[in-house]
Formats: sequence, C-alpha cells, structure tokens
Amino acid sequence: MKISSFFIGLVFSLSAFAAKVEVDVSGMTCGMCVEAITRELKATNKAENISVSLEDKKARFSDLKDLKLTDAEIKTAIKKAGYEAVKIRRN
Ligand SMILES: [Cu+2]
Repeated sequence: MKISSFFIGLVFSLSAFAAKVEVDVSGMTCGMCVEAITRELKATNKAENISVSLEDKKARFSDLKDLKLTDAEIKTAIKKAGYEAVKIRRN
C-alpha cells in the first residue's frame, strides 16, 4: 500500500514537470515515416505521449524535466529514422 502510493506520487511529480515539445520534420511522406519517427523517439526512453502527424509534418511529445531530451538528442533520433528535425519548439 505504501509502496504503490509512493510510485503514484513519483509518476505524478515527474508528469508535473513535463515539457511539451513540437518538432518540425522534413522528408515525411507516408505512414511508414510516422512509424519510424515514433519508434526512434520512443527508443530514447525520454519521450511520452508521442504523436507524429504526417499532415502537419510535426512530431509532438512530452519530455520529463529530470530526463530531458536535448535538441541534439531529438535531432539524432529523427535522423536515425531517416528524416531531419528542422525546428524544435518547447513550451
Ligand atoms: Cu514514408
């Protein structure tokens, strides 16, 4: 009981510091692109609520303050998938 409430508290406190990140991606043409980008962002283990939009050519996700994804890490992940992160916005 105590342990589970500790983990709930931990998850809540980490989520409270999540920053929303929006990345403009160039080179996306189809659903495979969306899957590849989603997979590489997931593989960083630092991105939550990943949503990649082919229409907007954007990848959106939340990162955790304690496990912050740097711009360089985002660019590397997108590049690994075969695309380019042209602009990164945080709020
Ligand atoms: Cu594609």
